[in-house]
Amino acid sequence: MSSMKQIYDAVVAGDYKDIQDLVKTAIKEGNSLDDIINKSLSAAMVEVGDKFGSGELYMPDMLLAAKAMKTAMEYIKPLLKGSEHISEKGTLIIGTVKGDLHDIGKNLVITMAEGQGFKVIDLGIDVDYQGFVNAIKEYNPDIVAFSGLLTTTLANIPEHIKAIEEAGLRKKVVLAVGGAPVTQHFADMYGIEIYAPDASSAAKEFVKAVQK
Ligand code: B1M
Repeated sequence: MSSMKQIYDAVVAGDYKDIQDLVKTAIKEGNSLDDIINKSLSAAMVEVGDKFGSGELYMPDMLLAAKAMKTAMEYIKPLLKGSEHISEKGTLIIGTVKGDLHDIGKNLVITMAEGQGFKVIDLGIDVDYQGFVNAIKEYNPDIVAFSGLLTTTLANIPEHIKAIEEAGLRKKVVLAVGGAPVTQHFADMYGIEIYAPDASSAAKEFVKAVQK
């Protein structure tokens, strides 16, 4: 079995103990970091989600899968940073929206944005409305990004934007949004300048936004 398939299977099985060795093997075999992230790790998380949705996997299985992905990323992250020529491009604030505890996708966006030379302020998960406002005041960022994985908590994004507007900060920042249920249509509905379906395209859009 190929090492890429073994990584995929390890995530689905929540087997985090050997996953870094599998990643090392996949790299030695010539697989790119991008492919390992997208075709093995992230793709496996989609299968985990589908199996959770259909009742084949349970909450502890999702947690173990998340741990396996995170363990793999701990090994990959320093390699990604080393692969880019970095010059500081701007400041990004990012957080998972109020009510939402998912952070793997957000952390991947952070890794890619740092790889492109952004200073990133990570507000973490379940960030309340005031959390983004306070951080904008403190760090004066170029871009503010919302990550949202739950259909229910996406409904909080307009409230986040309203809080930023009411604090008089909306015109100072470019807003960005992403996460599995988010679409370009959603971003357009709320006047959010950047929608990105994945971490690599998010980092590219951030670069374009600060070059404008
Ligand atoms: Co949750 N969960 N989960 N979960 N979980 C989903 C999202 C779900 C689709 C699974 C399913 O039912 N099929 C479903 C949501 C359904 C919906 O609302 N449409 C779901 C549910 C229901 C829940 C709970 C409610 C379950 C329960 O309690 N009954 C609960 C909610 C808790 C809460 O948040 N309040 C819950 C809990 C959890 C765990 C804690 C167990 C765990 C999270 C662990 C963690 O993050 N530390 C978890 C996991 C792991 C998942 C799935 C399986 C995987 C998510 C993931 O990490 N994907 C997920 C299924 C799925 O998404 N298919 C699921 C890998 C990651 C790399 O991709 O996060 O999409 P993703 O990020 C991508 C892009 O979306 C994009 O770039 C990333 C990289 O390419 N992106 C951005 C993300 N943020 C961005 C920001 C940007 C740009 C791009 O800014 C510009």
